[in-house]
Amino acid sequence: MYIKRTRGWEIPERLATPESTYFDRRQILAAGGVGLASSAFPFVARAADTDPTADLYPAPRNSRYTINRPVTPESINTTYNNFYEFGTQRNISAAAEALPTRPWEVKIDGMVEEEITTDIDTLIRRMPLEERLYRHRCVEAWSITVPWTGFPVSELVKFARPLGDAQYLRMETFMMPDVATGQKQVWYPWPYVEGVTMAEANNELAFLVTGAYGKPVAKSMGAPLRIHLPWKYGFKSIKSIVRFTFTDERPITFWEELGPSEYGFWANVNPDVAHPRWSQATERDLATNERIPTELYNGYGEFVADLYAGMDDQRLYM
Ligand SMILES: Nc1nc2c(c(=O)[nH]1)N[C@H]1C(S)=C(S)[C@@H](COP(=O)(O)O)O[C@H]1N2
Ligand SMILES: [Mo]
Repeated sequence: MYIKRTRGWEIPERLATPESTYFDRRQILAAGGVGLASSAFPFVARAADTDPTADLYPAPRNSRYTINRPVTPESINTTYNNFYEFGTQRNISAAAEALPTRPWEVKIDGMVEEEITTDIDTLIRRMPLEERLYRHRCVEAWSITVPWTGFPVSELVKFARPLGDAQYLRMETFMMPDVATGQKQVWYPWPYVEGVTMAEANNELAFLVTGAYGKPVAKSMGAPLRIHLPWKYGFKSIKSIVRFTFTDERPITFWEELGPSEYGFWANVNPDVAHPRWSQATERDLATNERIPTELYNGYGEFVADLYAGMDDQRLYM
């Protein structure tokens, strides 16, 4: 008997929002996509098709990483976002469309054998893309589940050839205040900066994201390159990265600089350590709208707990 197998994250048609993922004809013309195929089928051409790496998707699924809850519908994950460059509310997806993600250069510097500047498409094509289902827990106590595509951070580290004394990987988001008007708010310490230790960067879970839902990642979710560290609060997972710096100094991160008593460097998920203003014991799953218990390291302890052995003097959970 023939059985149509759907991928785990494929969602019922009624949950999809074509409006948000389809180009209108005018945009196709503006993008120069006036070939035979696009003019014959103007209303089925998707934004992702204009991405120079679109042919790499979907990438093979790595089934080592499983989830214990439903995948969040794409329409939710592309429209409910934290991306302060475009506004402080979670409705920035339309504003984020203004971000020009090509051409896009990525710089690798600091304690490396040689500085590298590469265009994003060359970088993506060098890397072994795979799909992983990951849970994501925001410090604001909501959570999502995403079918990411990307490559292990350890592959970027290999490519970068850091010197032996590098201890941290610092990451930086673009700076374009004319496009991302949130960056005109001078009381924020732009650009957005994040960082991990070299051991964290080389942990198998640390993932550089180039895609989601089987195509290039949406601008609202951090195109063309963001990180995902599923055992940490979401603010560690920096979006739209333009620079990686290897350093022996612990970076001061965006949220740490803004509110060091509320947001720290480590930010590992822990239901038993409350945020100063709210409990972290439970979270709202955006896929089901249900409140569910939060797990230590967001459920990824078997992969990451060893990283923090003997470090109890550090504020590991905020
Ligand atoms: N550059 C940048 N990266 C960022 C943020 C941001 O405001 N700017 N917000 C963070 C927070 S708080 C969360 S929860 C996640 C949200 O990712 P998502 O919109 O893909 O769900 O992105 C993180 N990365
Ligand atoms: Mo967050």
